[in-house]
Amino acid sequence: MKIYINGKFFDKDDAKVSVFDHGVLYGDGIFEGIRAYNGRVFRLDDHLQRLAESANAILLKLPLPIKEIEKAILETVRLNNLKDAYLRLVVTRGVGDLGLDMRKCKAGATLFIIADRIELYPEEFYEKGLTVITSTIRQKGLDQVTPGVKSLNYLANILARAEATAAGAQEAILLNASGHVSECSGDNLFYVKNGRIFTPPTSAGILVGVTRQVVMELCEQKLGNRVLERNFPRYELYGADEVFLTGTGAEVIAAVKIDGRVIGKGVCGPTTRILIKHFRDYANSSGTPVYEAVKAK
Ligand code: PXG
Repeated sequence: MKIYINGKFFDKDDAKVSVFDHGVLYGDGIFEGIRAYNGRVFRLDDHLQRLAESANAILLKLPLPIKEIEKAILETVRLNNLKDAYLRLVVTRGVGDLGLDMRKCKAGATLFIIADRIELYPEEFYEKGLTVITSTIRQKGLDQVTPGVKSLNYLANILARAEATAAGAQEAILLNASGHVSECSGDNLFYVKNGRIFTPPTSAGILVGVTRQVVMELCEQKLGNRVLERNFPRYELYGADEVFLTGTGAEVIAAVKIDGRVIGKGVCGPTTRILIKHFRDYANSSGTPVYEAVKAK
């Protein structure tokens, strides 16, 4: 495995960042989780735009122009000879001293890119659906660093996921300070009721998922069913016909049990099923080519 760090490639065992990097010392940085299907990077422009917005929000100057970062991503996939991949792009504040002052990180941001194979939920979970719980951990408030910034501070999400694991579930829902559903530890959430599809709005405090956006487009274009963004309490999920989650890792997947309540018929429902199909078709037939790009030059 070859890992990109600041313009150079390293073997896995040699791919290291400094203990003085503020990404390590303070979680001061941002990241993206991106997938490649069939030799093409899925919705790369969306991920790069979110990266640029996250960087701007935390006053972080990206070490390269976006176009150069895009080239580095494609080069990393190529060097690792991958067609289907999970890409982790991380930008930290860089090496500084032990203080909080970002001005001391004089060398500038650290950018690294890992291209790995993807660990997926087993296919049976796409048939049977996931078990989900509501976490005791609250979503960060909008008056804090917004959940819309994909920052290196994932402790709340990690602890919420640990609660799910301890309860024998696969995912955990985070409620926001007002008690509305925001999202899951690593996925956005939708529900279907009487033919309508709902998802929390950005003002509920969510990471605006790339997969969420794609699913909203597919609902409108393929199902003729525009998703309604509105706030709702978790009790609406218990009475839903279907609940499904979206994320780069999970793609589209049903949640069939929430806090011990069976959702709908307790299996992946018809709307979720058709969305999984449309999503897979689209993911396998779109994206930024990794290999053709070289030939074209
Ligand atoms: N909400 C949160 C909190 C996330 O971390 C999503 C929603 C979905 O966003 P995208 O853009 O992927 O549709 C995410 C991203 C993992 C893993 O290993 C998953 C995410 C992030 C990091 C790791 O499952 N999901």
